[in-house]
Amino acid sequence: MKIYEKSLAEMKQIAKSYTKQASDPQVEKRVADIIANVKERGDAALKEYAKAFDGVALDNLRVSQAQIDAAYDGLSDDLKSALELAKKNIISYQSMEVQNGFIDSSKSGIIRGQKVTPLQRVGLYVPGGTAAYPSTILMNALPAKIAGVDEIVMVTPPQKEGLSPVVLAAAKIAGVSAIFQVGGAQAIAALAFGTESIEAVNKIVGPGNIYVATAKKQVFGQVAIDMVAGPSEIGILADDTADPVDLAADLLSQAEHDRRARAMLVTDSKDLALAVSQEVGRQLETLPRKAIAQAAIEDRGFIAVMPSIPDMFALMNDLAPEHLEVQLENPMQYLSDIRNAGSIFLGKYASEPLGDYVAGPNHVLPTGGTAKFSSPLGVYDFVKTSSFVQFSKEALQEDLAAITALARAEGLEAHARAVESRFRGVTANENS
Ligand code: HSO
Ligand code: ZN
Repeated sequence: MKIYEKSLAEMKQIAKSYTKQASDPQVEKRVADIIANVKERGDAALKEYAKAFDGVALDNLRVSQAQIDAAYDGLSDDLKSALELAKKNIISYQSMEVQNGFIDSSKSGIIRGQKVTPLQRVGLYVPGGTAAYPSTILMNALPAKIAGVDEIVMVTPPQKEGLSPVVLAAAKIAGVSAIFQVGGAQAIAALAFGTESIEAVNKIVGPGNIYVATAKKQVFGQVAIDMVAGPSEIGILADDTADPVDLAADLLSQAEHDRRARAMLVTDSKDLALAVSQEVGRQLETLPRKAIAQAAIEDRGFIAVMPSIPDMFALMNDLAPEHLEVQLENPMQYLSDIRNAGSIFLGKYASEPLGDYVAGPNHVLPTGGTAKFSSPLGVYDFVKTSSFVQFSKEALQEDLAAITALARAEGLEAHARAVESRFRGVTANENS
């Protein structure tokens, strides 16, 4: 693994050397055509795409309850209880994210408040093949459930060998309402605009390939979308009290996701840097996904040796990693020094995969530096708020002069008159 010993300024420059994926005009065009076709021809278009892209002829787009139940019943007890444990911890943690709105009646004659309402229908995209992670189904569906969403509609590409039973079982455990075999941009179009068998949703969440991501961007506005997730990232802050074997293992845990994943270690110890670099090489050899992890480590991984702990934090805050491990002595004391990170793992035993599966916080997190302005997926992503006010006649009368002055200054006479209508026969001046 590359080791740099540079100043903070130089290191920030080096770290920037990876650029966001540019959008591809050809993909944009194909996706736009697919969306237009689904919008116009509904289920017929979906079935044609299933045949053309996935090689599957479908009578029914919807997966039967019997098939879902059979998948659930066939799940091994170990996997079932692992998913149930994850579910329990996700619910206990993410229930604390619930917002309740507020009501204020501290001023006489005035009630002002905010009401929180769940979205009615949410669509969840689940990729096909080996990228279909059951843990991700829980992470996307459970916060929606906790928020009180009425219906969670899952879409996933049809598979020649049949849908993955683990995916179906996870969907049942997560409380998904219906599952449809439709993938790609056509699935996003169906969720956004609705077809004969798929009712349109209010928001679409879940990871997908470039076609899915592009389609989500194109339907945004018609529906809400979650963030478009980039490759996984892990940043580790460590001093010489950390164990290089653990650190190497944690770096590789994210490197194995994707050739474009990012694994970064920032330390003040040259000895630790050398030990981790060596250890990464050693551990790579026996990984089943060695080719992927090695490409990620070689192309985009690095170790930065910094002169001080404050410089370590300054660099890491600039990187704004999706996952941040703090493997320093007394890690909790540094919480307030962390400005930008999607999810923070404190201390030796908070290994990143703990958060991927069972700790409870969401594993759908901001990537590519977007942790500077975005948060983990949460219950708050599945609700919206409305404000409300009620005024007594006296309270309105007190504000009458200000309202009419502002309205007339904006040239909006009807605004002024609407409020004055409540005081017919009395002028604002007499009452101010
Ligand atoms: N670390 C990934 C999530 C994941 N890991 C799913 C395993 N399964 C992105 O946060
Ligand atoms: Zn992971």
